[in-house]
Amino acid sequence: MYKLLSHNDLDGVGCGILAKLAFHDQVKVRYNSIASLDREIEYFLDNNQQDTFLFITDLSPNEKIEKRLNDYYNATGNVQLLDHHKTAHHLNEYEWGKVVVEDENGYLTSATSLFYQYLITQGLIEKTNSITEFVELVRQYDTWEWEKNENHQAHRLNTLFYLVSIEEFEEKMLERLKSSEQFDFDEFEKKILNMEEEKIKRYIRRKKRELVQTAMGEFFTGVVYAESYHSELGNELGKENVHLDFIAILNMGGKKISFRTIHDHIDVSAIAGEFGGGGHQKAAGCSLTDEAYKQYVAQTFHIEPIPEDAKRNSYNLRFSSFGTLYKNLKKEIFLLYSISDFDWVIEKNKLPLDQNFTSFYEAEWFLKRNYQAWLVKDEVFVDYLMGEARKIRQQE
Ligand SMILES: [Mn+2]
Repeated sequence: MYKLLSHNDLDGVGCGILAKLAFHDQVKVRYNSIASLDREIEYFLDNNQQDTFLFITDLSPNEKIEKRLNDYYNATGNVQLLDHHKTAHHLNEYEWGKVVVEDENGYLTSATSLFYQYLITQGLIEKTNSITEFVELVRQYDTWEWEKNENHQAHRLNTLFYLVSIEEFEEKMLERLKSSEQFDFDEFEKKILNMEEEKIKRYIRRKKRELVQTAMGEFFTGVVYAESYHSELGNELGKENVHLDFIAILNMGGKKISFRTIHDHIDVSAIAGEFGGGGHQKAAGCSLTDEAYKQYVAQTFHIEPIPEDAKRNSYNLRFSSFGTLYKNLKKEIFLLYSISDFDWVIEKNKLPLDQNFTSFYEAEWFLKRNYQAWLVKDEVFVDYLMGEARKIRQQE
């Protein structure tokens, strides 16, 4: 017999689907949240007959359980853990642990792609086109590579995963992977996926207006409350606010925080680690501990959301030769303009700041981090320029 304990997200369930394709009714699969894994492993170790082979995928245990698993492995040889989370790297010390973040060809891995590779190497599964395609979609979604590759099929697979129950998803995929040459969605799925995608867009648009900005130690972060679509939301908010180091998404009901960054120089798994969580460099999470609550909820609750940059302007544009006008909640106004290509200046309430900047983006980044200013609409910009023109005429 086999037992698989895996994560309850698309990548984790991808492993469950592979296990069922390989072992049929000889495997029992259980999907877990990060928080419930240790309990499940303990239950397994306390109750099984030692002849069951245990797989753990896409998740990793705490130190105490790690020791118990090692004892079980020494007694039976029946454990294999496969993970791709950076924070689990130390488990490679064990014969039963295999944690790989990037494969030998430089591609980011997912638990599903690692497990597929494992099953093929062990001769436990037959490689087919449709399974290979499915595994690649899961990998691209989980590593966010789909976005760079514009592989919307991968994103849609995850959207479908959250539209139906895990059992239904498993059943649909198993049937499809056993019977089809190629992996695709059926007509009905395509229709509901279109509707769902519209709904996600509207949700994200609303959440953009709720984002608050704050300094956390050396970092500038955006804080937002949301129960769903964390990956899409973190990515969109990050791209719209490149001056923020990372986005913290609070799920109050679930008492959890997700951290997302679009920047290569930030490691959010380390930030989640401060509160006992973990994950990847660009996507991580932790429980909402008392300390996390203090920092992310209590200290940010009074902060007003920053209005979004005006999007439909014809005059107040970035790099405009008249300058670009910004405003903040304290009603301070900022004009950003250049003296030469490599010399950019910010005027605050018509007085230049001491700092000079070598590019537009450097100046805007400084302005948005330190003054929480947003790009104003054309009307405000035109009023401002008219005021300036009037002043000049009065002086003449
Ligand atoms: Mn994963």
